[in-house]
Amino acid sequence: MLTPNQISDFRQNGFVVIDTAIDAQALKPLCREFDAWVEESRAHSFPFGQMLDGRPRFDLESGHCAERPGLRRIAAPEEISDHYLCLLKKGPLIDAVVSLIGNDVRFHHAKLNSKLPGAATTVKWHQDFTFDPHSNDDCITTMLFLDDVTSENGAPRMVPGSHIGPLYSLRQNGVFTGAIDDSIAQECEKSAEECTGKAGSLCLMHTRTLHGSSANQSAFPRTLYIANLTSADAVPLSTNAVPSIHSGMIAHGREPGKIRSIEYEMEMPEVPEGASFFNQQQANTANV
Ligand SMILES: O=C(O)CCC(=O)C(=O)O
Repeated sequence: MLTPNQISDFRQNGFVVIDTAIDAQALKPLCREFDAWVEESRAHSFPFGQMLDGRPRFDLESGHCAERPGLRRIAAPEEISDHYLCLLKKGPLIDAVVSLIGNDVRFHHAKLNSKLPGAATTVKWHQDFTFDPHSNDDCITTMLFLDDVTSENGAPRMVPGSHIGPLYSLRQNGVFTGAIDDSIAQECEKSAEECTGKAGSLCLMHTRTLHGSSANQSAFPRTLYIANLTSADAVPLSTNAVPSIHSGMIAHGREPGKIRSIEYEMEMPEVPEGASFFNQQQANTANV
């Protein structure tokens, strides 16, 4: 459970980092599993595996090769690993989300985002909510640090207070780019705060919070386990781009048997054709 100060930081800024939310012992099997997937990726030249909608589960950045793996995303790891599934059923991650949005919590999707040493992939400025709109915005992105996350290895950067601001378009000139307009991105750069921490730390982000991250410029990996959880009465309004056999599962509490809605307007998101939104972002704008 979060402390009153952590909850008030989250409400004010739209994010908070909880130091060592998970101890080294609990982290070990998660890291071991991830390392095995990196090893497996060495035998592949193109994104591989399959998620529920037939798109590749394992996303490789360009330049990936056996000698220097560029595995950058594993979609829905809970489908192929009980260790990751357990994180969604009980423990510190779920308890933290309950502290923020109440007892009844539903799982939407999860992924591992990796920046191996030398990885060039950046995450351009965006809000998760405009990828995954729901009937209300009690929606949390949890980011568990599998490695120490530093300024040098591509820590997530967030704009404090942006969760209570506008919802920005992810289109430029009518094309879905998965990133906000460059002029707004430049403003984000001025006020962004980095979310760094030791392995085992947990960053909790409101899904309306503007965020992005830079390339890994260090010799150390940066691996984030990212799970999106919502209030159980928030109904998803678009196609899940990281679908899972567990999507929609009640992670805590019970089925509320009702829909709660707030008023807002936004453009429809698009599911990427390739393995992940990195393809949408790279194909288009320059921001970050
Ligand atoms: O990997 C990161 O730095 C953040 C990832 C992110 O924002 C996302 O996958 O939506």
